[in-house]
Amino acid sequence: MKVTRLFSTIILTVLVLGMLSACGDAASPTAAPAAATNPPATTASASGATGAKTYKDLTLCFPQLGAESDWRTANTASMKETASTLGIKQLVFSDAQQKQENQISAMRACIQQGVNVIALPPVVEDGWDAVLTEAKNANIPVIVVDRSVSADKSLYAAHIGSDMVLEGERAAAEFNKQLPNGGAILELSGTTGSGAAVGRAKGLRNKLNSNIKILDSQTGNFTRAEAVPVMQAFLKKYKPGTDFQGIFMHNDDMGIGAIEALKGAGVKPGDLKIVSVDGTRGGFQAMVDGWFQADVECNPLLGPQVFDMALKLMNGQQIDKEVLTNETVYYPDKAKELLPTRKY
Ligand code: GZL
Repeated sequence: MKVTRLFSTIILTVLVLGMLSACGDAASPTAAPAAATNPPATTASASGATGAKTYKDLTLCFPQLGAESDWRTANTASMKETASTLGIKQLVFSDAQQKQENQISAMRACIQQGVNVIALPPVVEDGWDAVLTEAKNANIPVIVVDRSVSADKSLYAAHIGSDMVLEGERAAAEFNKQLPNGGAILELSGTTGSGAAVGRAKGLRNKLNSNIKILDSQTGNFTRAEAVPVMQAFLKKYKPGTDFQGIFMHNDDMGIGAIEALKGAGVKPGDLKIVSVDGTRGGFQAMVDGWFQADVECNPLLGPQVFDMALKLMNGQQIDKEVLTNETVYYPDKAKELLPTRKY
């Protein structure tokens, strides 16, 4: 009898302890998934339809780096037009005039404001770790737009833009075709330290044939105005056609500025093999006029994709860490026909 009672006491004790530990688990921080504390999910909330944020809830900070080129103007327009079309709550826009310190100040103001997402088009690759850390600590995700940053990938949500190294490699392939017997080229590079200039320079050097020499390289800072004196200085040092047979322009705006200097030195369209990057209307016109032999596409119309990524981030959804735009190379034989269709 005792055994029975003892046995039943043990069984009862085990049952009671078992029930207590189960409750204890439910209360422990590792257990208690959200569903345990909220009312059972309805079909709608399971699909995320109720409670999900919409574009009307989105305040996006866009500290644009500047207005240095037709590409940048188109990139700004794409972001502003998309924000308006989607009817977002607020686009916090600023123009940093190509100064990193202005971009960082604008980001800090957005963090202070408590925006939902920051879309950062970094003027240069380095120097972003501190402000990206501040945004992360404020739980504000950052989408790096267009050019890349050297900061650790854990400091930002995603990057969307062009493969700048591939753009440089595509330019090299054009020179290899245009100068099959070799020669020498000049390079007008973009903003020093920018992901675009670094990548394009790297890509050119990756794939240029060994019988083509890069005679000299100077930055024109992606602007028409700054490219003119750079090209004029090159023309004082080197004889076109004799010392160099081609020029790599890191963007159409510098190419158009350089053409002014080339005309002033009596150079004619077609005298030199010129390859540019962007594919703007100005670049297409330069191909129609015979100055450019190829224009490597670099697409600025990133607005729709950036806002799609921003809304997903606001709703806690996963997004791809790296989104590279698909691009091509444009040539003079199609330039006249395509020029009227160009969106930038
Ligand atoms: C490239 C972009 C560059 C363009 C230039 O993605 O950052 O900056 O090639 C622009 O035209 O100024």
